[in-house]
Amino acid sequence: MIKEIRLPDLGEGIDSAVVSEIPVASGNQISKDEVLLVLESDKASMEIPSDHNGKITEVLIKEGDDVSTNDLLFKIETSETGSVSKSEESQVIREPEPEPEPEPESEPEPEPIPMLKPEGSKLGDGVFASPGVRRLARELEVNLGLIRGTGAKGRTTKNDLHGYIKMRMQDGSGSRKSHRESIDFSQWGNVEFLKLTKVNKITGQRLQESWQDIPHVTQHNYADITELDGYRKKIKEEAKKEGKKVTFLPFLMRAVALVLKEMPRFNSSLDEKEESLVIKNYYHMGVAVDTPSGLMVPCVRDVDKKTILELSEELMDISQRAREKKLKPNELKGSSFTISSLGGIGGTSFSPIVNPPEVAILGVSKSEWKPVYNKESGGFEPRYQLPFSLSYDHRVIDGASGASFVERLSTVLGEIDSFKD
Ligand code: CAO
Repeated sequence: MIKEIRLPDLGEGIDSAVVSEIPVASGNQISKDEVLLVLESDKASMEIPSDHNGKITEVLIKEGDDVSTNDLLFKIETSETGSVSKSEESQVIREPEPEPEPEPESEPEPEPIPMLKPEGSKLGDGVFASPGVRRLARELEVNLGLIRGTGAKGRTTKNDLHGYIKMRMQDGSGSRKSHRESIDFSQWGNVEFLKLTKVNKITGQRLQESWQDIPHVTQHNYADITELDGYRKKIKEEAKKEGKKVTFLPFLMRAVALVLKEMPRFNSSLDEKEESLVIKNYYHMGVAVDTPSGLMVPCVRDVDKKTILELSEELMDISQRAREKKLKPNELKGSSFTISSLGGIGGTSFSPIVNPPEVAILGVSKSEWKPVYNKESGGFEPRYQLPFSLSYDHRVIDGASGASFVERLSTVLGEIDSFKD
């Protein structure tokens, strides 16, 4: 049966609130207590958990919407019987917590617990925290997505937040905020303000942290893909008849997976204490997708086990859903290596930033036809060259290995046998 979830009286004199996060989408299977919605009023932020197990059939609100008491929020298909009474609806809403009072002296000493999320976690993936903790995190400019929650069902508690801040202060990375002075640019001419999206902010913070924490080295190379280009064109024409698109990216993913198997250090993560490497025997690839809300990195799993056509279909699907904000949180987790391709746009090379907790990332630029000297014939011939750049964590990978990786990748991309399914 279909149940309607409406907004009950929020109490505390709050008439309406703004939708700040919708962590679920239509079609998602949800369980009792899973957060459906985060609202923000001028007084507090509130999480709205589900009171039912079921499947979301309709999301009737969007981020930024102003919602008032009794507004219809979601429709849920559930096998649970009974109708949603007014009182049941009211239980859907948790009472807003009072404003946090961030006075460290009055707070109990936080417990010494591991603060960081485990390997594979990414920012923004379904943080479960009370409104008070969310508010405090916002005030302190801490991204809750980075913290491992130790409360019930992984909830991030105030102690977790304090412990995380303490840890960042101890390791010297406490204040990430750039202390820019406020400048009135309009004194020199006309200006406009463009609000950063949530994705922009999360990505920005994550990139800054990666850039500051990881000693990056970038190694550039190119691959002669003349034969691969011919082979891809054939597959592309066949796939086109079925309405499918085959770009270079699936070939790159396949080639990278092959080289990662040969050089497992590139498919690893440093453990929390930075004492050992976690080598992953799976090949899940993050793919940077440019979306209207900003950069997103969905993950394609088991790249080594999929055909070029399967990879193409999956890429089309996830990049489209990333652009429509329809990815599930799980689809943004678990990658062991990332590829960022700007080959469809242009540029000759760039330095991609490692996507932690991974240790390496491949940046791909636009291929070009170039005259290449053929020693045997003694003449120049046109060859199609694909430029690429590998950035890596120099704590884990040394320069010689980096050079070997890009050389091997270049060779694999030049041999079309690796791509025949
Ligand atoms: N050389 C030459 N042509 C290339 C190429 C390359 N390296 N890479 C892609 N192309 C071609 C494709 O083959 C396609 O042409 P055809 O239709 O003739 O096949 C065209 O360029 C457009 O490709 P595309 O960009 O739509 O598809 P893709 O599979 O290469 O990439 C995706 C998909 C989702 C990765 C891409 O659309 C995207 O969002 N890229 C931006 C990623 C990004 O922003 N990275 C920066 C991160 S750091 O800020």
